[in-house]
Amino acid sequence: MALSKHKSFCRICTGHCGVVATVDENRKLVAIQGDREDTQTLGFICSKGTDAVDSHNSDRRILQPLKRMDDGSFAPIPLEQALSEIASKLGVIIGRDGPAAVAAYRGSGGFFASASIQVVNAFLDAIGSHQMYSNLTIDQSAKWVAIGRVGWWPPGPQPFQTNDVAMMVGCNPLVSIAGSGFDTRHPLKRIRDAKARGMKIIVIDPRRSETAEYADLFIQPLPGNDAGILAAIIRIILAEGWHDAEFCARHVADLDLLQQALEPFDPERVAAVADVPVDSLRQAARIFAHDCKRGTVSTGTGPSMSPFSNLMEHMVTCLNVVCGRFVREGERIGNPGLVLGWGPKRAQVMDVGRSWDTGPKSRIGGFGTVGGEMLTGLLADEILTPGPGQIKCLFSVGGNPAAAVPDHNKMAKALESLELLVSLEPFMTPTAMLADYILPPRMPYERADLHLALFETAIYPDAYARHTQPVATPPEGAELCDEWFAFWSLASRLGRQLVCNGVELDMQTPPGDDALLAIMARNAPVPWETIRDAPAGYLHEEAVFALPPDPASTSRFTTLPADVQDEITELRDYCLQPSADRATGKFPYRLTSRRSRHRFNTVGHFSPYLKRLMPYNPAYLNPADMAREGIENGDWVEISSDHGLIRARAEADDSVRTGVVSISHCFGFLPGESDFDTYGVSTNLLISTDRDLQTINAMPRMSGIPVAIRPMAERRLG
Ligand SMILES: Nc1nc2c(c(=O)[nH]1)N[C@H]1C(S)=C(S)[C@@H](COP(=O)(O)OP(=O)(O)OC[C@H]3O[C@@H](n4cnc5c(=O)[nH]c(N)nc54)[C@H](O)[C@@H]3O)O[C@H]1N2
Ligand SMILES: Nc1nc2c(c(=O)[nH]1)N[C@H]1C(S)=C(S)[C@@H](COP(=O)(O)OP(=O)(O)OC[C@H]3O[C@@H](n4cnc5c(=O)[nH]c(N)nc54)[C@H](O)[C@@H]3O)O[C@H]1N2
Ligand code: SF4
Ligand SMILES: [Mo]
Repeated sequence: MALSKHKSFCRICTGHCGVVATVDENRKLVAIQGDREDTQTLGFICSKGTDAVDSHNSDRRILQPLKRMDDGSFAPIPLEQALSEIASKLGVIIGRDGPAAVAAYRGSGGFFASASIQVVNAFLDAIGSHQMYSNLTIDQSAKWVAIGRVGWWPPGPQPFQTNDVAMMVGCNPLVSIAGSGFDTRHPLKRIRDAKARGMKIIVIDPRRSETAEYADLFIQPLPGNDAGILAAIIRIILAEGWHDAEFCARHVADLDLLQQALEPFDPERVAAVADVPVDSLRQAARIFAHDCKRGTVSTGTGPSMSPFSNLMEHMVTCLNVVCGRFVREGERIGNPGLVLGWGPKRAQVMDVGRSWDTGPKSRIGGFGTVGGEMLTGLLADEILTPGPGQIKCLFSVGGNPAAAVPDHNKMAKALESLELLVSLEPFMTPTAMLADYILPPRMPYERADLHLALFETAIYPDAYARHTQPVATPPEGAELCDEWFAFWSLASRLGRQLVCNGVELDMQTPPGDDALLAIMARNAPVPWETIRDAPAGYLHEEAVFALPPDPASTSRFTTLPADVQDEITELRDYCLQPSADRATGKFPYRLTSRRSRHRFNTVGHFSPYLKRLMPYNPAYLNPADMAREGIENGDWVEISSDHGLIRARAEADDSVRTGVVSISHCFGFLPGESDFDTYGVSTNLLISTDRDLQTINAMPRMSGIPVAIRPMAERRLG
C-alpha cells in the first residue's frame, strides 16, 4: 500500500504540536508522529495527539447528519434537508420570540476550527442576537475582569523567554500544555531550558504538580486562598520597597490606596489560614521582586475557579503592575500579533473600560458581557426561565455543555427543554444525545486550518503563524457539514447577510476554508498567501518596538476601584479566620480541579486507547487523610457538597496536600448514567449555579469546593 507523509499540526490543545501525518493511497489517516523538524514544538506529541488516527477513523464517529425522532432515537437525514428543517424552525422561533431566543455556545472543538470561528458570531449578528456563550466564561474569564478593572498595557507582559523568574499560581503546563505566561511549545524542554539559564520558578498549588517538581519555591496552600496569599506578597513587597517605584509613580493612579487596603493581610495570619509556612510568602516576595528583575505571575484554572477568583486575578495583575513587569518603551515586542494584524503599541496604560457596564445584560442577575460574550454560568437559567428573551434554540459548536458546564443536572435539564438544540459535533456526546439535530463536521486533519489565531500573542513568543492544508480525506460515504457551512447555509436560507472581519460574504456560493482564513488574516502585515504557503509556518521577522507613550494620555493603572475594595473587605472577613475553624464544619475537605494527561476535557471518552490509559477519574487523596477516614486505595467513597453527591474510587496520592481531594473534570455522562468504571463521574454534580457565582463574570465555584468524604459501606465491592 502506498503511504505518504504530510506535515500538519495537532489542534486539540494550544500546544499545536507539529506532526507528520501518514496517510494511505485513499488519504486515510494511518499514523501521527511528532515532527522533530518542527521549529516550534521540536517533536513533542502526547497521547491525545497520536490518538487522532483512531478518533478520525473511529467506528463511533458520526458520519451523517442525524435527526432525533419522536421515540428519542436518531435517524440519518440528508444534509440539505436537515439545514432546511433547522432554518424553518429558526424562522418560527425568531418570528415568535425575537432573535435573542437563539443562542450559540462555542466549546473548545469550535475554537480550534479557525475558518468557522468568525462565522458563528457573524450569524448571530446577522439575525440580531447577542446570545454568544462559550467555555471561556467557565474557565479564566477573571483575566478579562482584571484588565477591565485595572487597565491594559498594549506592549504586553514581559515574555517568559526573556525572564529570570516565573510565578505560576494554579496552573500545570507540563500536563495541560496551556498557560498564559508560559512557553507551551514542548513545555518540558522549555522549562528545563529556562532553569538551565537560571530562571527561578515559584509554584503555588495545593497539589505538588508535575510543574511544581521544577519549582525553586513550592507553596502548597489550601485551595481558595490565593487572593489572600498574593495580597500578603504584595504587602511585603511594598513594605520592603521592592516594587518598581519609578514605574508606579508614572503609571499607577492609586498605589497608596492599595497599600492601605492590603494592611489587614498580615503574612502571619494569611499563612495560618492558607496553612503554609509564613516564611514561604516572604521568600516568594523576595525571589520575585528583589532577587529577580524580569518575570511575571501567571495563573491557570485552579485559582480562576476557586472562591474569590476575580480578586485573585486582580492581585496577580497588581503584583505585575507594582513590579512593572511589562515590555517597556523601546523594547522589542516579541509577538505584536500577526494573523490578526497589529496597531502601534505604546508603552502606556490603556483604559479598556468595563465591557460589562455597557452592552447587553443577562435576564438572570443583570450581568453584562465579558470578553464580548454572555456568561455560561447563567446559560442554563437563561434557557429554563420563561419570559421575553428566554433562549429557545441553542447551537452547540464543538462544545459539550451537557458534560462540561457546572450544575450538571440543571444544564442537562435546560438542554433537554430547548425547542431546538443543534449539536455540531463528531461524536455522540451527552450534548449530542440531547440534540434535535447533529451535524457532524470534518475533523481537524481533514480541513485547512490555522492555529488558534484568536489568542496568537499568548500562544507564540514571536510573530509566527501556522497553516495546514487538509492531509486526510473523510471516511468514504460520509456527508459532513463544517461549522462555517452550517451557519452560512442557515443565514442564506433565512435571507441574512453574513459579515466577517468587515467583509460581506457571497451568500450564493459557499466561501470555503481558504477564503474564510484569508478574511481572518486580512489585516496581517503580509499577504495571506505568504502565511498560507510557508512550508514550516510563517515567521514575520520585522522588529516591532514599544513606542513612547502619548504625552496627552492620562490613563493610569487603577489598583483599587470601589468594587475591588468591597471584595477585599469580604475576603478579609471570610478568609482571615483560622482554617481550623472551617475544617471542623460539615464539609471539611476542599475539592480541587485538575487536568488529566489522557483527556482533553470531555475529549477522549470515545477512544479505546485513551480509556485504557485512564479509564475513569479517581478521587486522589493524601494518604494521611485516607488513613484518618478509614479509606483504602481503590475503595468507593461518597463525596458530597452542599449541592450534590458523587461516588468515586479513591486513590492515594501524596502529591495532593491534606484537606484536599483532587479530581478531574469533564468525566461522567448524562445525569443518571452512573457507571463509574465506564464514564467516571462528573464533578459538576457538586457545583451550583444558583449561588457562589462571582460578581461580573458569574464564574461558578468550580475548585476549592467544600466537600465531605466518607467511605461507602460496600466500598470494596466491584
Ligand atoms: N467541574 C469542572 N468543570 C469544568 C472545568 C473544570 O475544571 N471543572 N473546566 C472548564 C473548562 S476550562 C473548559 S474549557 C470547559 C470545556 O467545555 P467544552 O468546550 O464544552 O467541552 P469539550 O470537551 O472541550 O468539548 C469539545 C467538543 O468538541 C468536539 N470536537 C472535537 N473535534 C471537533 C471538531 O473538529 N469540530 C467540532 N465541531 N467539534 C469537535 C469534541 O468531540 C467535544 O465534544 O469545561 C469546563 N468545565
Ligand atoms: N491533558 C489536558 N490538557 C488540557 C486540558 C485537559 O483536560 N487535559 N484542558 C485544557 C483546558 S480547557 C484548559 S483551560 C487548560 C487549563 O490548564 P491549567 O490551568 O494548567 O490546568 P490544570 O492542569 O488543571 O492546572 C490547574 C492546577 O491548579 C491547581 N489548583 C486547583 N485549585 C486551586 C486553587 O484554589 N489555588 C491554586 N493555587 N491552585 C489550585 C490544581 O491542583 C492544578 O494543578 O488546560 C488545557 N489542556
Ligand atoms: S493534544 Fe497533545 S499533541 Fe495535540 S497539541 Fe496538545 S499537547 Fe500537542
Ligand atoms: Mo478551558
